[in-house]
Amino acid sequence: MSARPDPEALVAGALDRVAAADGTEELRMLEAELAGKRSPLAAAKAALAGLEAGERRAAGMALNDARRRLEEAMESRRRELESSERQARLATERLDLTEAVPARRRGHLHLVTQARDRLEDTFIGMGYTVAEGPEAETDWYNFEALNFPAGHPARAMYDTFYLEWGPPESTLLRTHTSPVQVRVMERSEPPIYVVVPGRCYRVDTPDASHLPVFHQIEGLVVDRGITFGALAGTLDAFTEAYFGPGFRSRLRPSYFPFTEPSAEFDITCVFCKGEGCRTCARTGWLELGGCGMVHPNVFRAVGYDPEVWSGFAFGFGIDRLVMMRHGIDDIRELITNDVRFLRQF
Ligand code: 2NM
Repeated sequence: MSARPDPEALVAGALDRVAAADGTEELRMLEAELAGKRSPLAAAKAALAGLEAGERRAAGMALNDARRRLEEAMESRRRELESSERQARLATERLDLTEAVPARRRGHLHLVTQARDRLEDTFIGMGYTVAEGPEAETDWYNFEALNFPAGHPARAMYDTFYLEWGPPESTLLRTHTSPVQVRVMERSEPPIYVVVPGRCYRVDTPDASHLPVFHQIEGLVVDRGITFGALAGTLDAFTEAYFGPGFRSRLRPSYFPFTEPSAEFDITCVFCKGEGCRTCARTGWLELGGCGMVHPNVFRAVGYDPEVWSGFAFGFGIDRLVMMRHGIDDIRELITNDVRFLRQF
């Protein structure tokens, strides 16, 4: 006996289940169950054999129609599920690259750091190397080896921050970068062509032209037959390389314990290009730093024979240089960290 299969009844429930499938894996199992070899559809097809010829033809066509609708429904649901599963996979695999900062509005190096980098580059271009050293120093490196004996009045030129470390006044925050030059000479033989940039400390109440923490760059050359003329020429070459064509330097006599003779060095006024203005007191020159021929006592302190070697040294304030270049009239702007100021550079 074989009941006549009702394809509509078979398919109605199947279409609902296909529509409700919520994954391609579930759909694959449904396909086997609803349209595979052991499915009701397969059974209904087998049952056709028991029908009379006329009935079989009509029932067969109905069955084929039902199978086609079911297969179309499964195919279309599969496409939907594949698409949504792909979207979900892309979403979980997505890499958030927004940490890569956009080119606009990013931060930049501080003005003083930019100046320091450019100064280093300028001296490297002249054949110098760059050295650094500790900011906490001993009295020996900061003063004694530089020909400032204990009680020497020149020590009063530097109001020193002393650290509570060891005997009183034995350890300090360096007042200049010169102790690094002493360390360089101690550990190497001439010829020496080195610049030393870095932070320095002096007891000072902040005002428009002083900060207790400031930046210096100093240079040191030690070789055979180094003359004062070589010093003057070097500073002139540096001035032109850093400030540009037309900028010149000049020297005026001065005094430092670690150099003899010593000089202040001026450069063409950056504001009036040497014409004379209020800032340069109508001289056409601005003071940039100090320099001189290394004192024989400094060479003796590091074990160099002053009869064999000679050399020059120079130094100036990076903060001061930055103020001159950019027309900044208050050094405290450099540490206030007002972004409206910083963004201009
Ligand atoms: C200056 C001015 C004059 C200087 C001297 C030395 C050393 F180590 F060779 F003795 N270093 N730096 C020097 C000389 C620094 O800065 C205003």
